[in-house]
Amino acid sequence: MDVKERSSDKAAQEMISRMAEAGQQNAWDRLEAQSPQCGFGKQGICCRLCSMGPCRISKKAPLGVCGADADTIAARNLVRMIAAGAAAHSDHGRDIAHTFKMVVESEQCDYMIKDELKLREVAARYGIKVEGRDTKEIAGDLSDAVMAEFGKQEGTLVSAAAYAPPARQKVWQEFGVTPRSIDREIVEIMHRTHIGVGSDYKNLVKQGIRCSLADGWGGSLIATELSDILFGSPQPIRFSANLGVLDAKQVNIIVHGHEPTLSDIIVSVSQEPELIKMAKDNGAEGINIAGICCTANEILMRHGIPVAGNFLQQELAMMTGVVEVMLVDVQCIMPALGSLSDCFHTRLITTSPKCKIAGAEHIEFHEDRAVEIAREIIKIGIENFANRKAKARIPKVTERGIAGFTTENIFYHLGGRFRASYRPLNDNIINGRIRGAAGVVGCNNPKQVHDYGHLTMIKELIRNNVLVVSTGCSAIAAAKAGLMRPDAAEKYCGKGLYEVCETVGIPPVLYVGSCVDNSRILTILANVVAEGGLGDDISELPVAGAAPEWMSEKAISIGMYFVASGVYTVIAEPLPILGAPNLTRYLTDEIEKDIGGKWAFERDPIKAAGMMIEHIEKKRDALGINVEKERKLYDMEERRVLEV
Ligand code: NFS
Repeated sequence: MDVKERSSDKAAQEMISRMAEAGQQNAWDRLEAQSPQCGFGKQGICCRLCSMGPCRISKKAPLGVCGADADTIAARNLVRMIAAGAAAHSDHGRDIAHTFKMVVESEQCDYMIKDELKLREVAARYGIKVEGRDTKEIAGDLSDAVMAEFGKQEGTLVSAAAYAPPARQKVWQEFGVTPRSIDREIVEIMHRTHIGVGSDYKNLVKQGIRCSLADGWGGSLIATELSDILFGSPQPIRFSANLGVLDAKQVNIIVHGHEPTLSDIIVSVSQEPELIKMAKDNGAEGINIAGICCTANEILMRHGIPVAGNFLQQELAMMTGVVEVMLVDVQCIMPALGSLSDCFHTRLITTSPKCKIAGAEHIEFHEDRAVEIAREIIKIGIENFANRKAKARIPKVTERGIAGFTTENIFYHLGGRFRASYRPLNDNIINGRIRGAAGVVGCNNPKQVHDYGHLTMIKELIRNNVLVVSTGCSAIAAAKAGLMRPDAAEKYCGKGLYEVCETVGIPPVLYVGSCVDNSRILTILANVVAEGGLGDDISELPVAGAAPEWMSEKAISIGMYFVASGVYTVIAEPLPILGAPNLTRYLTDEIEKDIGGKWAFERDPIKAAGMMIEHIEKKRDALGINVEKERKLYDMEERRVLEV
């Protein structure tokens, strides 16, 4: 085994070797054991939606028992993945909405409204009167309005209408995919894909689109906006990243999963003097909180809490032998942690009734007793400090950078102190210093060398003067590689982007948060459109999206809502549809006519970046802003004509 073929991250490489030495299995080993993986599954042409099956499509048997062909089967499977992804994001949004409601209704609770300005902004977007009203009143109305988005039976999502550019909403209306309510779009996918309902693959995809929009411009957006209101809107903040943030001398508590309700309170409670004293009395120097996956992003963006790693580092973190508690809530938590924790003193604690894991203990988290439960969990960590079995082995690898960029504060950074607007960003795109922007997001996948796809693609983009915004595990990859340090601009950027980054003092890769915060990318795009000069719709902007190491169903929902918002989106591992030729052609080509964006699949990150850059230049041409390029082509004859 060559560790370099597994990860490009030095800390990860060290821990992968350690796992091999100790005879411990990890995701890479299990992938090997699973290989070769099922070709029918990969191509999306296995149907097990009823008990006449399972059916698999081949030349010999081109139809399932019910008569469904490859396109129908693959489309059904795909949109069900979108439903699952949208459900995960949106249920996270719903939980935050419930916490918000609790804050509004109770006289005293462990959460509070931390960003009143944002509360007023969001409420105003929802059409709620804000002038002359007090915070609780406004919050009460907003809570009702947001709650209604999940289950309303009539009308359409207020959030989509309140945030998306008008031209984009028109595209959705004309194509018939305006999202109605969050839960309804998810449920309708389950209905439509039941045996004997729809078989037209395009009509199935259409519902997939509508559901993904209910995620991006609905559930995820609500999660982001309410989290900012409750936990505070992020501001640029320094961080350190990678397994080296774990500290052998301290009580290490890793928070892993997604929802900030738990992790945010853990962060604040861990600073209580009594608990710190208790840690010291137990022989530790202090309490060290670190994050993994999107929970890490939530507390890093708001509090600068160090991030221990991204998705593929969860097992590796436990392997250091210094994790007293690994505290998880929901999503992206490998069941493998259960048995791995048996080999160490680490207490793996699940907290959500939605997520119990074999081998873990369960301490249910209740928002109305948040501080009390957080204290209990931290005490478990402190008491566990003395029980370390294995010799501590923490890779001495960390990197620093700046996180905390949002739709709102980019205004200030790009505008400088005196011009708080998107104008300078748009101007720099128009004058060509910045060619365009790319969202590089998504997971890790052991099918690709860990982090390699993210880093190679991002470096290629910024070298070509494409500004990158990043979320999720991709952002963590970039953070660990030093791409979120302002001085990365000098090292990696093309001249134009470097000039802009240096003038404004930002890194070339902007950390905009967790995966639900991909909604920040949508609202950034909406702001760029609203600022003017780059067309009326997101589909006209010189931008592209990518998920170079995606693996989760959430990533498919995200990809689809970017495509359906007009963004060309390139992913590495193809969608599981290649066995369905018409569906593949539709999603990678014809869909653009219907909705303005399309999918592309490319495993080589340099080639994928090239495809994105080509798309960006095509959009620049269409906008007529590639003036410099045109000038180069002018011969003397034409120049004379111009001068006259
Ligand atoms: Ni996103 Fe966050 Fe990471 Fe992928 Fe999982 S943590 S919600 S799904 S693996 S980026």
